[in-house]
Amino acid sequence: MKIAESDLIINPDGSIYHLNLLPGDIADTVITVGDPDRVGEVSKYFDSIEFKKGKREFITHTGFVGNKRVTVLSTGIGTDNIDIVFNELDALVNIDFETREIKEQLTSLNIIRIGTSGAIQEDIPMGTILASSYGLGLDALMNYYVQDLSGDERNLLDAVNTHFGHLQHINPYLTSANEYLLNSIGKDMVHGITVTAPGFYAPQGRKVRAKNSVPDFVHLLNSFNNNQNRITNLEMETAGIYALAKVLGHKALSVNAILASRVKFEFSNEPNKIVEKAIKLVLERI
Ligand code: R1P
Repeated sequence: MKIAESDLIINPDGSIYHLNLLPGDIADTVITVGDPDRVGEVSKYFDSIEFKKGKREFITHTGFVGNKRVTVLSTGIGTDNIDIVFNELDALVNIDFETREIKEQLTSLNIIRIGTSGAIQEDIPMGTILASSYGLGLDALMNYYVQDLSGDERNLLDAVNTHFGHLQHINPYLTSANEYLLNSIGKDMVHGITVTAPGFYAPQGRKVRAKNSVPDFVHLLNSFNNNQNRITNLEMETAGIYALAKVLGHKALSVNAILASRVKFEFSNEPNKIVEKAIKLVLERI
């Protein structure tokens, strides 16, 4: 089936609409970061850089770590951007841009997020590098895609909905990490459920000047516990990454540099060092 020109927009030079990349530009291992400035912080450890491209907040460097070809790409903030990045990454490997048909042989990418995040458990200090065992999305992205849940995911999501009580109308969605990546790249890291919020302030329980509609939001989240599965941290992309990766047949892991303790009301005075620690750990293990 031919995909319409309005549904998958290809630029005159043959590149995909937002990412500005050609098929062949991306490696099978893709590191995503939120901050465009973090792309260079990752690629400075590459043994060689093949090219640098970019458009809007989507900056891409592809190069080699030893013999392994690796792409690092910035997504900007939020799951609305994840929708763009994941559909376009998938199109670059799984759609023939000449015929606009889905390829017969599909490629499964390994996608690793290196992002920043705030912890919501007392025993997870700033400086921790945390691998998300699940992404729990409180944003609306997955209202628009069909997602098949495993038995484990269904049971955990049911437990979350029971815990959320009257807030069930948020319609949370939940997806597990790729098990292989969690046990290889994420080995020895703290594991936990990462909540992906549709904003930074009230949607993550922060109180500044506007009145929050959900009192004690952080407590609602950190008091959840189902068979040792607890919610450990808050950020803005992981759940979308996990859900869309699974829907499209890719493998994903989210690695979080914990810069803040939301329960101790602290923010690190050396955030760059913590992010650097996460970058080095991931690059050693990919
Ligand atoms: C908010 O400040 C941003 O930081 C976190 C959140 O997920 C959100 O994107 O991650 P990054 O540092 O990877 O952008």
